[in-house]
Amino acid sequence: MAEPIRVLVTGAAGQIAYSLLYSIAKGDVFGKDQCLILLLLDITPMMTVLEGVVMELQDCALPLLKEIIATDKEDVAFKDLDVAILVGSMPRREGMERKDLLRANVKIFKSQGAALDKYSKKSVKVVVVGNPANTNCLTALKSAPSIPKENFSCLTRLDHNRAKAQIALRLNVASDDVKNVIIWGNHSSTQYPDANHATVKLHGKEIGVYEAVKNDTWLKGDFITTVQQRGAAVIKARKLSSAMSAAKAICDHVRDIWFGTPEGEFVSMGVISNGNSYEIAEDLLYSFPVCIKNKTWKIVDGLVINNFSREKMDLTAKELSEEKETALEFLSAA
Ligand code: NAX
Repeated sequence: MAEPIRVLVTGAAGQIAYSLLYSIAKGDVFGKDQCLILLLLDITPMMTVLEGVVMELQDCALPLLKEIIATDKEDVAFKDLDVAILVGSMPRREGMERKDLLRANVKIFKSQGAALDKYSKKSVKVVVVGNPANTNCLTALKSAPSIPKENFSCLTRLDHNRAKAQIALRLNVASDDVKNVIIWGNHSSTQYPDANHATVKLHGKEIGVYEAVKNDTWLKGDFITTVQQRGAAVIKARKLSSAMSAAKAICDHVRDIWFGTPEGEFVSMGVISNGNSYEIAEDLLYSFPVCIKNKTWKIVDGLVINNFSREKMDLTAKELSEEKETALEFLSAA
């Protein structure tokens, strides 16, 4: 059995973590022969709740879980990490301005970025989930200058999975038969779910999704808005935000970083733009199609972008660049 890896989950007393921790601890993400030490960070008022989560994890009697360290201290939580899954963030309260939300989150992710820089392994893989995920990820990346930028990514896999599922439901196929959808841009309602390069296995043959669906109006209309608004629809129905599906998406995202993507397939994740792909400005933390090998992602280049897509990709880039400017102001002032 391999040496245990150290995996941090922040926001560990929250609802996503409640679904996520069991999957990680039982081997769904890093494999059935990889034991682990789970580090759980939350804020001080949540320590009693977190104790309950620890008790439940212990009661699962999981053979791979060697140790659980629950804490409200960053120097303890970030020590020698192999993987950091940053789920906790400041939620938007009623009446809160967007700017105030950004300010509060810059503070959190600046501090956690600095803790990564100071205490974690330089090889640590960092996945940001807490919203606004792209900009929080950029803040953490900027605050951890000794860790390669490529080690940071943010979660748009839930949107990716939602897009896949919508197409599968429409065509009455299994979700696994749908491949290579793309989420471009921000994990917000400006994101652009794109099926132009997606394929589906239909009657044993792999064909383009546009050809299979035979309804461009749906693919350019309701499909996009359904994926963009899915989070809000779940909240409206459940009175709580997505948690089970978010945890599943985090597992998919991190498993792909760890083990790579299958040949010929790509997935969506928010990563740093170097300015050379799809005319997206350098230094934006933008969701692209990527393939992963040896724990390293690479943007899938060379896909043909039509005018419809171009407009939508630029719109979400514009929103991200405004968020980035505001966050950087706070970052330099903080
Ligand atoms: P919860 O409110 O249930 O849990 C969040 C937890 O984070 C709380 O226990 C809170 O005390 C903790 N926390 C707050 N500040 C912290 C800090 N500085 N350090 C450590 N812990 C801290 O929210 P939950 O439903 O679990 O969602 C967590 C985050 O994921 C939210 O920001 C949410 O918006 C975001 N999401 C992002 C998604 C994505 O695709 N990127 C999808 C799902 C989800 O909406």
